[in-house]
Amino acid sequence: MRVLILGGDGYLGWPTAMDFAAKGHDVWVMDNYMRRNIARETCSEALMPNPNLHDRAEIFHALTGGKIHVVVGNCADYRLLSKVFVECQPETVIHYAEQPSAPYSMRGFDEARLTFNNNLNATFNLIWAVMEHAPSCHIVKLGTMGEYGTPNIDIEEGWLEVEHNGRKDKFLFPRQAGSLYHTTKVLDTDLLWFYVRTHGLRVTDLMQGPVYGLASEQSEMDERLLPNFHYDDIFGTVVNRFLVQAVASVPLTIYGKGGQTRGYLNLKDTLQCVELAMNTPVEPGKLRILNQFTEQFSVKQLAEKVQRVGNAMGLNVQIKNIDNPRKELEEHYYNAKHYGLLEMGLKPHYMTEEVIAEMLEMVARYKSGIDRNKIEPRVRWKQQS
Ligand code: USQ
Repeated sequence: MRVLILGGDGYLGWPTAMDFAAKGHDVWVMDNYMRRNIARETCSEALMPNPNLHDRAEIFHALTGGKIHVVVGNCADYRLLSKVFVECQPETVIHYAEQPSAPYSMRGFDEARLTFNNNLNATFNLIWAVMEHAPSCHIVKLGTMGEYGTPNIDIEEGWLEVEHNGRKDKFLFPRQAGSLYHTTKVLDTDLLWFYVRTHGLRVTDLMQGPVYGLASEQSEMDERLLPNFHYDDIFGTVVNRFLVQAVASVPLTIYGKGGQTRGYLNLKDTLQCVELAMNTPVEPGKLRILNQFTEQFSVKQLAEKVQRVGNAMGLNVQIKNIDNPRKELEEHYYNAKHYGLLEMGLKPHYMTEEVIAEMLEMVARYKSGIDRNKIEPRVRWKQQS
């Protein structure tokens, strides 16, 4: 398969590129280093150093013989994206090229504007590049479970059948996101759905929960191939943050009461899910939505798991409930369906005690690089009083 990965420098984009190249696909990556730049500007750099894309591709090539074509540039620039499409002629595009941080998107006007412009322009340009240069290309778009919010009913897989005044119809499941970042993903889905209906695009929207983990098969060969592992308040997702906090003896930062429940998945399962989606493209004129996670936990349950395993390893892991910087429900109903990817063959890597212990051991190797100033939340969801 000839595959173009937009956002190929990211936490998920880079491991995906290596995984696909190792499996013999013809892999192209494009990235404008937005996350690296924001990380530098906000003092939120990753725990391990990550060489740039050209260097990573060279290291990967030297170790495996696999080739990854690198384009450093912005896919919100339509001319450049068109050029890449003409050269690459992708059969599948994996779209990760979004500003992925909810806290960053809530920092102020400039950050909200950048998130909005980048995410919507990238998706809009991708749609047009496909229509103009590769109309049979399958778009695999990374959405987020956060699009649904935390409704007081079961979350279905993308769609909801509604009966109203004796008649029935099927609609996109209602979306009510809790950050501007998550809202851009709601808008992405609407854009894609519009072009699927009117222009016959083929799209898979992967509604992904928070991802955790450090290693993929390829990065085990050389630490310079590790994904960018963040533990800061801007780019760090909650499990990765708790792992680093446990190693650094910083009390685990539960925001508020800790009843916030989400669907989580191991980075290795993201790779499987994206590959499953790529290998079973949908027909033209179809939007397939899959909820991409393997297990549900509350933040409190996660903290207790990390504490239990960490203490058994001789760490001194404390837990602290801190004032919640976000506006979100801290106790709520949550039951999200996720059968599609399992039916397609996903073999989950669950968050067992062994998996947590392995991740803690890996983080512990980088303990001296942990900057404790990056841990406390710096962004508050401002509310009008
Ligand atoms: N949380 C804590 N303590 C922390 C950090 C987070 O209690 O130190 C809580 C948050 O308040 C939230 C939950 O943990 O209730 C998850 O937060 P997160 O930062 O791990 O995840 P989130 O901001 O929702 O975003 C992350 C990724 C985003 C992806 C999303 C999937 O950054 O790109 O789309 O996970 S989901 O959450 O399902 O929407």
